[in-house]
Amino acid sequence: MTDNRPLQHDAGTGATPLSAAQRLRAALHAPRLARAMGAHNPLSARLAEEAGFDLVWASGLEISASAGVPDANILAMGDCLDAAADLSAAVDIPVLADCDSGFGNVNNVIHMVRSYEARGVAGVCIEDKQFPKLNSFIEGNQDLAPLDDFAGKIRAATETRTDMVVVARLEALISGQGMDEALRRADVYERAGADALLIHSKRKDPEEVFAFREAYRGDLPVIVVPTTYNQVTVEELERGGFAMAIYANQALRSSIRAMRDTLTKIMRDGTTHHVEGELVPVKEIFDLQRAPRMLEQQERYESLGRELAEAAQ
Ligand code: SPV
Ligand code: MG
Repeated sequence: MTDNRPLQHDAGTGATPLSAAQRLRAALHAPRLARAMGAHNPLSARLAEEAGFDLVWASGLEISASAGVPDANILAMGDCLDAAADLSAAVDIPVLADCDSGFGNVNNVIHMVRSYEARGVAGVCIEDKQFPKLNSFIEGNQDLAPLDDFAGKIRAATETRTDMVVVARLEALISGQGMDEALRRADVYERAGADALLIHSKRKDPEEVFAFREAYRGDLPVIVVPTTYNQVTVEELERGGFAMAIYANQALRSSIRAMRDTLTKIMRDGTTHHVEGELVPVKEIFDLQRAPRMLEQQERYESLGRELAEAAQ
């Protein structure tokens, strides 16, 4: 596999490398639509990077699903933090962490922002629902947090961070509160200091997110999550004025199907021979683990060690 990681610094000019947060900010303000892929572990984050995505979304749905629990704040902040930090350590593209509703009140948000920033996560996204939150696609309590509570969380986050992007996620359309409430909240979150807005929708067509984008008169970049309105294209979103699309869970969903198919066939056939052609070779696992790089570094330092020892004789 080619190592197509972006250059970390300009060797010619000695320019200071941009931080992950600065690169995420640049992606949000670039003329073209930025594309994020949901991931739940370093391996899936590397696949997103390899495929050319601009950033990784540390998805609460994927992380909780891979832990075998519902997406309902069953996992603690520390679990989500460990997962997001592991993703950040594994890839060079920035990681935007799904931080649900901020894991509690403003004090939890302050602790969250400090912790995520210290672990190298480029950005956090918090949504204006109550704690514990419930995944937006599950029927149940999708009630919004009071506006003043959430505006306070956004201000707490932006005054706490030193180099991290803070995204305010609007759940007004999910909760049935409607467009006027989404727009009213967008304005308040912008004044609270948010760096970007995420407008979420569970409609099968993208009309309401386009209507939001059209009606929103503020200056913040707007992010969408086209899970249910999946016919929408990058070109349409870009033309509609969106800054970023998050493909939040497609990689996990495809892997569940692939694993299920393979396991069923192995049970059915009594041999793995028939599925072998559908599987990646083991060597691809080694490459994704960066095993060749490990062996190179081992060789380099063992030989340097020998040279140093010989020079001392
Ligand atoms: C996630 O990926 O966890 C998200 C997006 O928050 S959604 O599942 O659509 O709420
Ligand atoms: Mg989530």
